[in-house]
Amino acid sequence: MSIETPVDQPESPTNRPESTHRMKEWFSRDYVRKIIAIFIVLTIIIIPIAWLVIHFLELSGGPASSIMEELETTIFVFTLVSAPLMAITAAVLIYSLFGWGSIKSEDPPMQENPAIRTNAVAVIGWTAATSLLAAFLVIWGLVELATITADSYGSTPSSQQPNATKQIDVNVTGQQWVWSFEYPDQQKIQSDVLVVPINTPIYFNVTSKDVVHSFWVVEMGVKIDANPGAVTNTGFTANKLGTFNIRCAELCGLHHAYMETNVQVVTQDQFDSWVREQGGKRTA
Ligand SMILES: [Cu+2]
Repeated sequence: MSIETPVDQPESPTNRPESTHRMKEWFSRDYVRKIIAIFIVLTIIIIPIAWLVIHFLELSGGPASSIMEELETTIFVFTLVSAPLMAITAAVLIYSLFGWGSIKSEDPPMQENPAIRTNAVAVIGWTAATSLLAAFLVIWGLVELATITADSYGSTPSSQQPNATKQIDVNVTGQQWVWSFEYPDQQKIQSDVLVVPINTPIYFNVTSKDVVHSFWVVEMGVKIDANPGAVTNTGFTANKLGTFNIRCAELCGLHHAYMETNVQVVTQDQFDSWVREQGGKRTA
């Protein structure tokens, strides 16, 4: 029996050629080569676009804490890993829409053999490649999760934090439709704007007076539910001076969209004078 499959005879278990030979023939087809070409071009295009959107345009305002830096890196890495899968799907779609449609001839459709859907080389290759990509994402995700949990001080109570002497506690209260902040160690001064010194761990005790809100400090990469009758904890260490956004991230009623305020990251001296102006004592 010849290894060549006759073109006018459908492939069957009795005339099926070698796996590698079928792969070779499959790759030699004109439409397969065109789809692979579109796939390569799309993959190359997606990478700079992802970089542009995530790191250059800084749609979320640009990171102001190590947590947000980690999150942006993770989004970028996940986009890179997903790019080939997205590109191959889009390449098949594009060729299906425009490639097949442009065939004007009266000829009958191309022969379907040699099929590769039952080809051991193709099936094992595809399964191994996607499993490796998925496994990489799981491992990366778990490592990042541990890192940002540590950077936001996890669920460890304020008093048991390793740097408990240096950190600043802030009690955060959400209510329809404002945020308010209380500094328990600075003579309980109150503010509707969050003011924090740079490079200092800030530890939040978050609660709500009415419905469920969500305390979201956008450029710090921190978001946690504010529940009535319970206290949730999170934190960050700001590494950039400036004014950043705080929003409510849980639909909480009519003015939910306007439930926002700012966090001002200042120097330690500016923070101390702000505390004095508010009637509190020095922190240092
Ligand atoms: Cu709210």
